[in-house]
Amino acid sequence: MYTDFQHFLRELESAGELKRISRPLSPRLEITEVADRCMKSPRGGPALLIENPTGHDVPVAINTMGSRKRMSMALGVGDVQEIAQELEELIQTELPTGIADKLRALGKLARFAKAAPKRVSSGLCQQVEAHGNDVDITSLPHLTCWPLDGGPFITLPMVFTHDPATGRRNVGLYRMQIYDERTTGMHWQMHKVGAEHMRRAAERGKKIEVCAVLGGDPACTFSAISPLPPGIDEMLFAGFLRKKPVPMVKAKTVDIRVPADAEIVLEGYVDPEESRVEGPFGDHTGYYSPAEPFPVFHVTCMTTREKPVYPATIVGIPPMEDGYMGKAVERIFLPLIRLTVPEVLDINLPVDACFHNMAFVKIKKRYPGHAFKVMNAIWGLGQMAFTKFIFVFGDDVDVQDMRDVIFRIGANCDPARDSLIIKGPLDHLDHACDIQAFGGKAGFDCTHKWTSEGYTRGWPELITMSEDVKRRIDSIWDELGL
Ligand SMILES: [Mn+2]
Repeated sequence: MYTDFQHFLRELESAGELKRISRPLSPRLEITEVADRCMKSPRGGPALLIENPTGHDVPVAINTMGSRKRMSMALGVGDVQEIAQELEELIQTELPTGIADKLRALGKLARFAKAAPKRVSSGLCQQVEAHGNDVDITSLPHLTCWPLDGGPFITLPMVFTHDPATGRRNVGLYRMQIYDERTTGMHWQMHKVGAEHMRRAAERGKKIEVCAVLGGDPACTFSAISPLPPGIDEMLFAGFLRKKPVPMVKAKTVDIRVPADAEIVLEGYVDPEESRVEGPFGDHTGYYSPAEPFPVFHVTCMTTREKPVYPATIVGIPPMEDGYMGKAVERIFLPLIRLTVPEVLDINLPVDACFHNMAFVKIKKRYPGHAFKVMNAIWGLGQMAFTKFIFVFGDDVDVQDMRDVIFRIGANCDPARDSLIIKGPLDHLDHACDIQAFGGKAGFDCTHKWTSEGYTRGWPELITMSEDVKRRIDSIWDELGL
């Protein structure tokens, strides 16, 4: 548990996980090139504290979650798998029947109740205030990440909005292009909750209030990217992760509470009637997403702590820092997938397929066509709906082992018989489909086929050595001098 982002940075530094760079580096492309080389190094490279970004006096922290170890440290555990285990146990404590029951039970669980955010009256994030024409967000070291980018972007903001109908809070991570001293883009895509909140404000003829927050306990940032079941508050989940409620303070000019000890808070509004060309942006797909109209965020107030640090990341051709964040999501949310699809034993969303492009799924096959049932279930499951290729394997396959995966796809799959090609919603950023956010998805059944599935030739046995011979050779192995 960290009181604030700088506390996390100090812990990274004492663990030898953070490197300070005092030599000036430009936020225009140079920080990206340095950070990208770190992120592409075999173990993810160190977190970087760029102390002197040229033209700015606010340091930039980047790659802070860019390794399995630092991602785990960010969530206050030795390894992210511990959180998955805890969630699995919490879910197993009650045995509700329907899906709705299960989600409600999840909300009721004691640890979640104790995790509710706490209201406080002051916080570090409001030590310095600027209002109206005194606001200048260009004083911050926003990164221009790639050469063809439309401008500098905020890459790690937590965007807070409230549902105009229910008042319910949402926190999402949507990139924000800097247009000028007081205006940014707001890249909430059509499937995202922030965009839904804006639509509901539009129905009422209203603007929507927004806070964009940088910093705070990294558990908050992680919660903002987490595919939580609908209705679960990101700040409640952050409280669950950090085992302590998130202290939240009321923003100065809008009716939104924000993490009290964040580094930087931008307060303002989005007018649903207004849009502006946003992008291009070198995206997590490894390609530039093209310029297109998006809503505009008007910043009416900026509050910061006295000496803030600016948290940033970059995305691009994998592997990147977001790969480690995505892997943590994969581990932590497997128990939630298993709530609705319990036959799923394991899942691997490969970093190189940018997560939503491919899924390797291991199941305990129980009935004819079971693999197809699992594909359809996954395509009906929140953001998993965007998975373009699903490969389903039996329980004798290690889906984390790419050699095993490729061996089984090649050996066990008859593409004509074992494939399922469907249409449906795709990721907004997918450039392969003809129509934006709508196109094809394919599933492949790579399990052993049964007679009851129409396979009558008798599935062959996998080659394995007998156990007694393995033991005998084990016992004489050293003598063989191999
Ligand atoms: Mn949400």
